[in-house]
Amino acid sequence: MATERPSFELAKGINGLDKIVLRESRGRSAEVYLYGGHVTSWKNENGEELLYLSSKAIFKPPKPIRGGIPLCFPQFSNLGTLESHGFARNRIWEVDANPPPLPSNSSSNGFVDLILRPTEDDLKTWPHNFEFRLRVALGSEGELTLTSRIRNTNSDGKQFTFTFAYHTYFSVSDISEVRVEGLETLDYLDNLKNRERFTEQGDAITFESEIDKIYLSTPTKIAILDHEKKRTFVVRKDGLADAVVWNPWDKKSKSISDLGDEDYKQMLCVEAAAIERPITLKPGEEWKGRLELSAVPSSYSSGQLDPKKVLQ
Ligand code: TA6
Repeated sequence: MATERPSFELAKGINGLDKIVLRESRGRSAEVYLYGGHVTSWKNENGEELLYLSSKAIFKPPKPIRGGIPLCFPQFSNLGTLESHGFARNRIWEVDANPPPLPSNSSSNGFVDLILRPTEDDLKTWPHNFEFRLRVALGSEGELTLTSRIRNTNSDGKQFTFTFAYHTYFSVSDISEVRVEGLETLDYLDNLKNRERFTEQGDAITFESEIDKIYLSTPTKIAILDHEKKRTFVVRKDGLADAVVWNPWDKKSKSISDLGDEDYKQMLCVEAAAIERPITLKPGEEWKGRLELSAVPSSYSSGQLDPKKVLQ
């Protein structure tokens, strides 16, 4: 395997926070803040933003950035004793100058490796040493790939357990014109009903009210079809069995201070995640979870991503 060299620019972002910019010759780009290891932008060759980022996002620690791709680790939501969605999304990450090699199956135009290790304070609330390596890559077809490698570096022989999500906020033209394929007929836990378990109906998912569901044992491929934009986002994932679908709708939006009241119409979270079966690592063990996002002209017809027809 040829040695890959990272190619990125280091720049100053909002409030002077450091950010990494990945660019390719046809104008596609991506941006990652070291604050949170947080992807805040992914643009296509026409310079169109593909991720939703709130105009009210507060780029100031410790408030996580609203929009883009927050990383939920080591805890999803309130499923544990830590702050909601864990602490990785509001820590300052570093560029990892010397990451272990990562085999890639697509040629990338630019990529960067980041690393997060626990602070002394983190060890007080979550007493585990870890190395969380994140590679963000912009592929030759404009696809955005995030690969997380989390290693248990405890020297006391203790294993640890975590839940995880790439809490991706997609930019959509109008939520009522969007449908999601690949999750129909699956079981889900409904966060709006004390995480009770239900089974999804057979049609593609459409949106007309608040939704907050954790779909279980999902296929490796999910499609988000934006009828108005004639654009389909394809989410491919590895090592991440679950998929969360979230839209706060009008009432909940008003209670979220860093989200515009009407912004729920232009966003949809579809989050590749490991929640139902938390990941346990013994010292020296490493887990890998990969997310690949692409945006293609809509050509999927309904049912093409029926989970029964998609290879796991
Ligand atoms: O992933 C869905 C969810 O857990 C919702 O329950 C929701 O409130 C949301 O994430 C946003 O969480 P945050 O902590 O970023 O406000």
